[in-house]
Amino acid sequence: MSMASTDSLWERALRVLPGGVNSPVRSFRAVGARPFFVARGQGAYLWDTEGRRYIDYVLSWGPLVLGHAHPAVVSAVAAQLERGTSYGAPTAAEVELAERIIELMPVIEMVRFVNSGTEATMSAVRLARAATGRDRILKFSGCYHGHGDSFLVAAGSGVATLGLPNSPGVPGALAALTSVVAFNDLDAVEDVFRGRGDEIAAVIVEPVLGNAGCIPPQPGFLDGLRRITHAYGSLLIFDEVMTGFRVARGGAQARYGVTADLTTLGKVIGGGLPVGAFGGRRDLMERVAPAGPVYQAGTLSGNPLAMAAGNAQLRVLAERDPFPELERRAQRLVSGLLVALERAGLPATGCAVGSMWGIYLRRGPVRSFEEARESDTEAFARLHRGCLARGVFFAPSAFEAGFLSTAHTDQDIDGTIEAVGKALGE
Ligand code: KE4
Repeated sequence: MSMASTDSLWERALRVLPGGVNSPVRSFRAVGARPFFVARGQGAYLWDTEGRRYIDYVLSWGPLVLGHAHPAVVSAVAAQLERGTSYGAPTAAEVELAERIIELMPVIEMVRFVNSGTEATMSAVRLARAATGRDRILKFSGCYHGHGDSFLVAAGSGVATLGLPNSPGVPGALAALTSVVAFNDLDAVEDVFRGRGDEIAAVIVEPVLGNAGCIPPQPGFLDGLRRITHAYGSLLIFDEVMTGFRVARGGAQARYGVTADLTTLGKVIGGGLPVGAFGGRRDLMERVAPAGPVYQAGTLSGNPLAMAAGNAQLRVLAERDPFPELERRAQRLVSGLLVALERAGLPATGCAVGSMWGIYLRRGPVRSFEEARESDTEAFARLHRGCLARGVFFAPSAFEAGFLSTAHTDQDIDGTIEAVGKALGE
């Protein structure tokens, strides 16, 4: 375990990795800090290479619903490792994980594994374009569907955090095929469809907007998307890479009772190893090669180690549904944080949806990315640094959701609320 100092590691990282990281959100730029380097994780905690312990609410940006190094995951991956890491031929584990996902999220009739959420959404959109013969897609500002070209338009997560308007390198001709409206604005969706509904292959949406903090759908919003897409012969894609096995065991579709035509998954289904997936209606999925003509492939798709981790994590979730308890804990955390912020005279609002939660430093309500952006990101950055110094690790961005795992105890939550109170006292 490397115990090199943060300074020397950071200096070396900046020389060989763009921005010193392999994913922009990890750079802590948005909170005016420098990242720590992790030595190990266990349960709800991370330790950095200088021995400091953090209560972790990032949890690898969502995958670790059971916390770090859960024994079931560790033993499953270790056992597989002895048998080899990748074969390039089918294994029982990928069939088992597909069956388990379908059992827990029956809106999915057939699934294809890939290596990231980005690959999942890219493939789902290619399939929707093939199935409808249309090229346009509609997304929502603040939603982040990975870094595929068609999605880097008014995206959330790191794109919003770093204040990047979009991304250079995305062909204008392609970006022009992506229509964008504000989350929760059904009238705006209706307007776009009235104008060019017959061009739209699909609407893609995060059913709970997690890449701008944590913004639930307003009543009727998801039903409205289902009604409008049906009416115009477009497909509805729920990007549940974050909400799947996070907002309820059956995902947002179980929680809100709205069925999408295609669903993308990632994060939790890989147990911390690289896994993404797209799936849904059988008649659509049977168009995917080699069953059908829509090409999609991947050297390490469904790889044995990742399948072992994903199966182990989902097996634990299938045994006992932890989400009602996780939601109660997340509610308690958010309420405690709001009380501390109120006491410090900072206007704030927030919510918890299953084991996802978010706080905004502004008066509520926050129903869209535009309203989220009105929050005080400067104050958030100061608060984030103060909490980090007290051993609490929140997502280093005002536009990211927080998470909770089954490993977080009431003491951890009380300790977190106390640390926030002290940081605010400064
Ligand atoms: P990946 O390609 O990063 O595995 O998944 C992309 C993606 C797709 N859809 C949703 C709803 C997502 O939240 C994500 C990835 N989320 C971000 C954080 N909010 C990943 C963190 C990062 O970029 O490092």
